[in-house]
Amino acid sequence: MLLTDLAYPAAWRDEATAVAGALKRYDRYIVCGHAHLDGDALASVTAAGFLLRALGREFVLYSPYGVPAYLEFVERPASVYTSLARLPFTPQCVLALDLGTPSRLGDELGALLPSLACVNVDHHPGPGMGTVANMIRPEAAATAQLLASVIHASGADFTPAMASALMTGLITDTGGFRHSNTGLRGADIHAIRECLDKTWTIPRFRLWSRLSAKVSTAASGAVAICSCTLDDLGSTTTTQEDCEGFVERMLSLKGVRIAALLKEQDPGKTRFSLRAAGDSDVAAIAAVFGGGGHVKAAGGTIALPADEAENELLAAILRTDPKPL
Ligand SMILES: [Mn+2]
Repeated sequence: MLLTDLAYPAAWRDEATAVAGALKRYDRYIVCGHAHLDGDALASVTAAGFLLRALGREFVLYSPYGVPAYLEFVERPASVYTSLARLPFTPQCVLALDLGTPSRLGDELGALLPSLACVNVDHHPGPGMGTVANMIRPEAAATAQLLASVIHASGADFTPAMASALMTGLITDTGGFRHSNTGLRGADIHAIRECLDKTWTIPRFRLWSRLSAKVSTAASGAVAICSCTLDDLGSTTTTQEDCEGFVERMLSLKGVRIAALLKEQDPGKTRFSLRAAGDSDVAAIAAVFGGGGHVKAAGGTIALPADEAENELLAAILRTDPKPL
């Protein structure tokens, strides 16, 4: 897909126009993605901020956990608030991007949401939670792609800063365009790839080495599973951010249909990420533990130490009867 000018599906036009209209209707916005920002969520929040600024609106960018270090390079129109305690204004409307359920907003904004108008743009399947406008398009590769159509529909100039942010979202949500060919006017693809790829540290290498040695397989090689414990991080002086991408690496193993990476948060709480190849559906597995996501990429939390959580998760995966590719 080529994203230039108006080259987006005609079916999106009415919704993109409605969203653009809603962004002119209020004066003060909170712009947010899902609580733990990924490349697409940050890209969408960033581009939306640039758009609101172009439209002369006041806004804050909000994320309770801030911007992950590996995404720091993305140029932003304003700093990101990690708390709503001291906003510079009384907000009127939430612009919720790359998420479709209030539970993914985090507690603080989740509590505030019912008192505010909401505009929702997302590519996860679901009914949408916008009260003023919804643009929910699961066929989009990334929410960033939907934001591009909103910017066009608004009539605002499509600036290089917007284009670079949106391109970052497209790259991260498409696994570096392994699934589609995409271009976006004004974005420096080479510079963005350098920022995303040329980031390895020796501690991160050591962690991946350690995790690689711990990967085990099940179901005749159809399942790969691994736990990253607090000790793994401590021994290599790394953080959970250094695990980013490891579960995709596990999925690149020959024959593997489902890859699972568990990340111990504290001794009684373990987060997990699932990736699927072929026709496997990991959203259904995540749902067993109250998690969610896409058919091919999902996650959640299990209130157990890593080793016990791994057993529970593996049992749930094996119940889906995966066969090697
Ligand atoms: Mn996304």
